[in-house]
Amino acid sequence: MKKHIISSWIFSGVFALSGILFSGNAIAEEYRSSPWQMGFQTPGSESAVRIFACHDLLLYIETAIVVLVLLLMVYIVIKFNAKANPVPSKTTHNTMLEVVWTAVPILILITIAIPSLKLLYFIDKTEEPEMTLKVTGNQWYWSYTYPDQDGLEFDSIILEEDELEAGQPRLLSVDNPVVLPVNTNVRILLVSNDVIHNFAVPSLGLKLDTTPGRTNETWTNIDKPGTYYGMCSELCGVNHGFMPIQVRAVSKEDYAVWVEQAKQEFAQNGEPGSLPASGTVKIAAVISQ
Ligand SMILES: [Cu+2]
Repeated sequence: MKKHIISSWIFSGVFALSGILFSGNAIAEEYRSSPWQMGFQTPGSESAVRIFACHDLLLYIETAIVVLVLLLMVYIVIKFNAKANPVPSKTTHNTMLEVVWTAVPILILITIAIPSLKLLYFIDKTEEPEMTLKVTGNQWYWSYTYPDQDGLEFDSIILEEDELEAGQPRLLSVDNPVVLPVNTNVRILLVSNDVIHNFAVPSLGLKLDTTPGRTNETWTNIDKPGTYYGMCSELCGVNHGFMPIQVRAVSKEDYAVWVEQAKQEFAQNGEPGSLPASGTVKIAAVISQ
């Protein structure tokens, strides 16, 4: 957000403006892509801020390399074509030049490698988790478990078009959003019940596979209350496009209240990991579409 490329500024500025002019109502607390958006989504966590900054750094470096190579080629085409330079030079070696064109790419790679590795280690895991969320990928919905809250567990299933309320985005809204507190280090454990899925929430900088037979770990710390949308990002079968992720981030106080309500609400789910009857019916309906 702080360090966007200039083209992103211009494009997102224009499209944000048109969005405000034409939509009429602000979607300040909704973190998802908007029509014709060119840049990234508004980052909602430190990880996302750093990932987007790394992207911007790489884009500057890539642009400089492309421009340099293009200018060199234009120079060669003009200066050394058969007409302008009828007697070609017989030079085959230039030690100084060879040292430079070996050393400069190495320096560029080091410049990229250092911040990249720092970023990789930063987003890998949190040293001080304050709570844990277990995410289970299923064909084709997500289950969320709160091991710190007596194993509170529920399924999160896409809302069909006739179930959407005003303002709820199509293909991104679910019946039970996963609720997380803001300004909290949340350790996220990812598992799968069947095939490989991918838990991806762009505005939080989250994108990690859920793999059968192993547990993947990542983490987040959400900056602001709001709704953060994502979707499964690994082709996982016929309804791969219909298992969105909806994260509702709330204050720590609201989270504590929600946990107590959720324990009551989802108590009738029965054995942990079992699918509630309503879920089975809904999935059958989605598949039959
Ligand atoms: Cu999936």
